[in-house]
Amino acid sequence: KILKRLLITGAGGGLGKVARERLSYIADTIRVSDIVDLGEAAPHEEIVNCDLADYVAVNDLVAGCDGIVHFGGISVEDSFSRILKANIEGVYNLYEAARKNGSPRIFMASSNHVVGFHRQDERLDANAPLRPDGLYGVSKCFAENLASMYHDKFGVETALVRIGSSYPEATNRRFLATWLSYDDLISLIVYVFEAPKLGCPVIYGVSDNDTVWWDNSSVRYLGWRPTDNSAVFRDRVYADEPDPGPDDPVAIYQGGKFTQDPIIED
Ligand code: NAI
Ligand code: 15L
Repeated sequence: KILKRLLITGAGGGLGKVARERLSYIADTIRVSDIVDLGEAAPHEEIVNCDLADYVAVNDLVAGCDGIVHFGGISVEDSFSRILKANIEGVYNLYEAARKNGSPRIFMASSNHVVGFHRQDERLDANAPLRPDGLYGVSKCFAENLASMYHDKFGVETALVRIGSSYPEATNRRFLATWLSYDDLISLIVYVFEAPKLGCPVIYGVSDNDTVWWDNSSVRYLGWRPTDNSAVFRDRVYADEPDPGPDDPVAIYQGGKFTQDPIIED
């Protein structure tokens, strides 16, 4: 096995459920965590209910783990106070816990919304300037910067994975460029934990789609090659979704409709 104990945060969410189901073989023990009910523990599992905003509880959550898949937190635009707790204090608590508990390697679920205000006709690599498209995107920029600092200062290794759109299928025109299949997501997680040396790279979490906005050439050393392609959904998407026209922000910006979200007040 690659790991002794893998922690999956956000294990009750869309991607957390997939990881819980499909990563059981990579560690002796899988510790799954969320604030929602996670059901019964399988024999290889430990269930820990924990709010990421609770500093002490997160320290205990991380203790004893040599790998973390961090999916927990707010996953769409929301009010600043909610994003502050779950995504900003949450990742600070996680990295403090990592620093104090043997520096487990971290797969960080960042998001394409850190670069959402780049245009769809731009091709971005790992060095593209950040252009977040909302408070959610800004919280993911914070997570990326925090991880970078904990790497430079304390040697904590993190894969900063800017996930595109990870769902069973590509269901709209934008997803033809942003889709990350579950198979490719899981294989990326495995490559991240298998790598002899990881560092703190930015990785675009996207399948091998025909429409390409993102360039992963800086992480070829990891050996990860996505194999799925959203093109298989293209005809259905074009039939189901009318052409938004060239002036619709959904067709202009990489972040799509997130660029149009208002600031949400409490
Ligand atoms: P999700 O919203 O389905 O799951 C997130 C989980 O985090 C939920 O189960 C929720 O209960 C938990 N959570 C929220 N606040 C928490 C707190 N304070 N303490 C502990 N747990 C808390 O999101 P999904 O789609 O599974 O995404 C997983 C991660 O990947 C998220 O961080 C999201 O931002 C990121 N991501 C996902 C993409 C996708 O296409 N699904 C695209 C880009 C990024
Ligand atoms: C995200 O960051 C969100 O978590 C997810 O709900 C999707 O909307 C995805 O980005 C996307 O851009 O499609």
